[in-house]
Order: sequence, then C-alpha cells, then structure tokens
Amino acid sequence: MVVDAKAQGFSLERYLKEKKAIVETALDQSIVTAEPVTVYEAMRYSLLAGGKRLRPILCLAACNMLGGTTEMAMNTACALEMIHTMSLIHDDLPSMDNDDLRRGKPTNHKVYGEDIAILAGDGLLSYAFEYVARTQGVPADRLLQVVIRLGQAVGAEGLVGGQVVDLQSEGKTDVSIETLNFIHTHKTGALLEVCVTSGAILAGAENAKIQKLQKYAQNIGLTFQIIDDILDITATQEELGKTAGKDLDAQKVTYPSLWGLEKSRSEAQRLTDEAIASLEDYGASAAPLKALAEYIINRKN
Ligand code: GRG
Repeated sequence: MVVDAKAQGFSLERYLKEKKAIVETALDQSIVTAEPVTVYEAMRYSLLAGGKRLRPILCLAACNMLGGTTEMAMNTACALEMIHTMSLIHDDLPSMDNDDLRRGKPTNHKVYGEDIAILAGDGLLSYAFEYVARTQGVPADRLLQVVIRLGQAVGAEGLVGGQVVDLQSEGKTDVSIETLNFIHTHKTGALLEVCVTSGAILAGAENAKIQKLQKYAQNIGLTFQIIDDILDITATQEELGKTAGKDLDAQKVTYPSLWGLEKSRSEAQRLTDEAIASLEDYGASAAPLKALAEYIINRKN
C-alpha cells in the first residue's frame, strides 16, 4: 500500500477538521431563508444536516494542488454539496429508495412531505448552477467549463442515467459486472469526478493535467462505491446514519454479492494504489488528495 501522505508528515485528521469547518460555514451562508419559508427551510434542513463533506473537500484540494486558492473554488465546492444533497433527498423518496433516515436524521420528505422534498431538491439543484456562475475572481471561460461538466455529471449522462439503470436492475439476479460498473460510474462516480476536475479547471490547469486527474477521480469513485456496498453489509445503522442492509432487502446486486467481501476489498485497494500513484508528479502538494484516497477506502461511514 502506498502511504507517502503520512510519510510527508501530513495530518489528514487536521486537514479534514479544518476544511470541514470552512465548508460548513460557507454552506450555512450560501442559502439564506426567504419567502416561501418552507422550501428554504427544507433546503437548509438537508444541506446542513452534516455528512462527511467529501465532495467539496475534494474540489478544494484539487484546486489548491493546481495552484488555485480556496476562495476560487468555494462556490463550486458548495454547489457540489447542494447537488449531492438534492440527490440524497430524491433518492430517499418513497418512489425511489424509500428511506426514513439520512445523516442520522429523518429524511426530508418525512419532515416536510413528499411534495416539498421534491421541490427542495429542485431548488438546491437550480441554485447550485447559479452559485457557480456567481463565483468572483475566476475567468468566465473556466466557470463555463465547470457548468458544462456539472451538467454532464448530473443529467441523463451521469447521476440521472445511473439512477435509472439502478432502478431498472432492482430485483434482477442476472445483473452483470458491466451493468454494475455502469450504474456506479454514473450514479456515484460522475459527481466525484467533477469534484476533482472542477477544482483543477478553476485553478486554470491545462487539459493534460485535468485528464490525468480524471483517472485519479475515477479510481477513488469506484473505490467509494465498493466500500459503500461493503459497509451496507458490515456496518450498523448507528455507524452509517442511514438504514443498513438496504441492498440485501432490495435484492440489489452489489460488488460483494458478485465478488465476495475479500475480492471487493482487494479490488478497492488496487484502485486506491493506482489513484495515489497517478499523483506522483505533484510531490508534497498532492498529500491531501493522496490522503483523501486512503480515507475513502478506510472510512467507517
Ligand atoms: C441529480 C437531478 C438529479 C437527480 C437525482 C436520485 C438520483 C437522481 C440519483 C441517486 C444518486 C445517489 C443517491 C447516489 C449514491 C451516492 C452515495 C454513495 C451517497 C453517499 O454519499 P456519502 O457517504 O454521504 O458521501 P454523506 O452523507 O457523508 O455526504
């Protein structure tokens, strides 16, 4: 296993604590309650309900590694969390995964009703794009690139497409590894990928660098999902802050169901090693992204 982030004296614990705190403050300031109050409250309820804040932190880390400032990336970092949060709100709806618990709290529709939960998701999604466009101090062509990539990651080519195939595959026992990979590279991987690439674009990185980082992001994206599938089996509801054992109940094909736990873990390790190795050119400035790859494979929730 490659562990040079530690060897460089970098403390991921300190880094996450510091970045999480600035992201929480920025998120709190990003949406101010206005009329109609109900929908703003519902948006803020889920947006500020906690969570690891991995997506905004990946965006900030990529931007910083490529020489950009935290200020340049903060609006996009918040927008990524708005989009992630809205996807969770919609995923939890009775017509989708039908869940009562998210981030250790009742799901949005349990508190505000299905109609407002749908609209709160719509509000977050729309505002995310506006919020990127309102970024100060970054050339407009970079912002345009970010908006295009975000749209691709979220729409039918990305999250939406992945979710559709996931719903269509439920209850089927003959789901192939290719279909499973399609579901997760779209449903989970696409957003994680744009977290990293948008950070690099905002910093003004050239195409070759963005493409190389895309490979890092794809590897951590797939690892993230393999670990998610493993945790669904091995962790408790309290540890996860959401219902455990959902995949088995919904008769979903997962990486552990296709490969077993041992091969799932070794595949996640292979992807993580590859992700870390792809950052070699960046030396010490890659310590946060390397450590985040290790965090993803070692996470407990
Ligand atoms: C995006 C337009 C649009 C619609 C949504 C419902 C849907 C379409 C897609 C589902 C996407 C989804 C919920 C994917 C699962 C991703 C995943 C593994 C989430 C858990 O992420 P964590 O562990 O959660 O980072 P926290 O709470 O820590 O942020």
